[in-house]
Amino acid sequence: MITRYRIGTPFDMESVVVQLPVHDGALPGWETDAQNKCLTRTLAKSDIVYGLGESVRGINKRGWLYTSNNSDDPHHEETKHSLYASQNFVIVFSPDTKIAFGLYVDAPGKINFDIAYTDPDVFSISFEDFDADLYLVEAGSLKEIVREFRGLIGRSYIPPKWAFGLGQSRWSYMTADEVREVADSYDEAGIPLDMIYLDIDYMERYKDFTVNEEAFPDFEAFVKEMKDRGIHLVPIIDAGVKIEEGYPVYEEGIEKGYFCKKENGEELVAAVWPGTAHFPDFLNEDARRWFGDWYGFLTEKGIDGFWNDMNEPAIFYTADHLKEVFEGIRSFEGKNMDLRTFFGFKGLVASLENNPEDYRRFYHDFHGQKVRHDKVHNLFGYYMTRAAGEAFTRLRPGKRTLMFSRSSYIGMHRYGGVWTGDNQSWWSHILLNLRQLPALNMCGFMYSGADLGGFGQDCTEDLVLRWLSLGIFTPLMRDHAAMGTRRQELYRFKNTEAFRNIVGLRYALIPYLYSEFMKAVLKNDMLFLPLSFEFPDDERALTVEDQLYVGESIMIAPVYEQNARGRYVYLPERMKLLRFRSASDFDEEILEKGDHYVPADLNEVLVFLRPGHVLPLAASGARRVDEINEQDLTWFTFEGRPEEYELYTDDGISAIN
Ligand code: MIG
Repeated sequence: MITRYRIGTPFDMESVVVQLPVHDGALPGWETDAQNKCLTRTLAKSDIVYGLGESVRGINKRGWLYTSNNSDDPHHEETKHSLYASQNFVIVFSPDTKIAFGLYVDAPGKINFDIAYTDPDVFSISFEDFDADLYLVEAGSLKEIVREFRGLIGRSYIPPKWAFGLGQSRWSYMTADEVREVADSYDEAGIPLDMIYLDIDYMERYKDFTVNEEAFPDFEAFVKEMKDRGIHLVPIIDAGVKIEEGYPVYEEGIEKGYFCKKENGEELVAAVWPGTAHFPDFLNEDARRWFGDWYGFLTEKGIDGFWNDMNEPAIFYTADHLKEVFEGIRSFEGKNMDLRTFFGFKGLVASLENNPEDYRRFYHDFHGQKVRHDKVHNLFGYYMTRAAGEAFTRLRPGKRTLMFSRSSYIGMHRYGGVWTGDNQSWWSHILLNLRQLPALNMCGFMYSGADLGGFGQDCTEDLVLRWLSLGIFTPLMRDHAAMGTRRQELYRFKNTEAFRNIVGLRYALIPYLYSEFMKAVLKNDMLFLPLSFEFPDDERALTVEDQLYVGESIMIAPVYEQNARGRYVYLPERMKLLRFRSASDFDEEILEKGDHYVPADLNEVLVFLRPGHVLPLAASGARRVDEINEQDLTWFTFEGRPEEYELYTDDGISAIN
């Protein structure tokens, strides 16, 4: 059961698809304090809080302050409060009483979820603007709460099936030849691959919907050449439109008045990759349609997938703030700077990037109302991706288009997936990746994944292998790394065989993963579940933060520590351990419920099969998703029968209504 409550006069974010009547009165179970703009409730010592999608820390969010304030911050340390997304859905579960409820806070401005941070026994939610729709979700189980909530927000985005293949990315492959070399090297190494990503350098001076003709001559023919060998090229699209005379996207946007404007009616000038740029007003329906249609520039050339970046939106600086900073700097000239003034001076330039003041300098036309950006800040990435998603139904009718975004808000899950942004080649980020997955699923984000191997910093071969032992289970499986970091393409490492085998295992798992993904999307279920969602009565299971159920049949427990030769695993039930060295080389063992130390060498992946369940595996050897033979499956069983498994199949590219 879902009941809608309201505080103040919220906008309609179009994040939900079911219009419920607003219930009079205050949200039950919470104290509403309008003066301090907050909602408060006490937590019992054993209460667990789940949710908040893409955020830092654990599966149990208790003990930290999470701020919904979409931020371009590549330092995903545990002491951060905000990442790129705001997904304001939480579930509070009391193991003592077995009562749980979900709460969705639908408000696009800054919100603090103080989950037993200030006071270890208090959960408080405070707002900058006390206007929100609050949806209280009550049901008999954790899984049922998620199902109900997902019904409220609408069906999750469905990618083409080929998007379950491996994608290779780097900032940036600079030329068509470099892209060819990546494809050739994968083929030579015998490592399957379905996508190569194009980062900002495919464009002409970072201008959206242009192609650098020198580096990528006859782009259309190149897209076809790659597609003929089974590789999809996936270009990036940035939120900022370069200011340049003669550039049609810029000129049309100005002419039609589709860019975000300041109080005085002039377009905001913000700098991002191309230098100074304007932000399309994605919140305005006409502007959204116009920008969406521009994706046609690339779909006409055969492109069938995109990633949307910098849509928090990230701002290097605004022209107005830059001017203030220069003035500020000049005021220090010739002065004897002491401790305080020196840091003030030094901070001036640092304050340029993603400055909160800048988010107050421009406005949107949202449902016909002029709204200051900071009031709706967390919607920007959602509405950019919505522009694309809505356009694809016109540009590629009846077909699925790959789409995922960096910034997001609930509602965007209907138009695209997410990748979790600029992580680092850190062992701790394998764990962060794992912990974000179920929370993303709770919030509707099903097609998701992290930059495998880490975006920033230098990776190591063992880190990438271990990360893949998680990554082969994520719907979005992409290796991506930043400019200047150690090369991270899988064929570059010494133990090619291990990489061939682990990616081969992924491809063999696709019939299962795709089935489980599709069934979860169509039934509003999660693909990744914390152990507690399956075993809420098992005290031990409640605290497990480094294992997940993946679909109905299996549990995974990746190794995430360097030089480990295995790890401790908690089994909440008797299970069959499958230790895979490749799809065709494995050993198996039945393990009793309880704690086990399970050895796992670098080239081994641990999969735990549930009793009464089965796991289908395709024959190895497919180089592309299209080559997987779904007729020829090997069934791993543990007291389960293949006939009882619902294998979902479809053509993988037709849109599903
Ligand atoms: O400020 O396009 O998160 O994946 O490689 C960096 C360059 C801009 C940030 C994205 C990252 C991408 C990078 N972009």
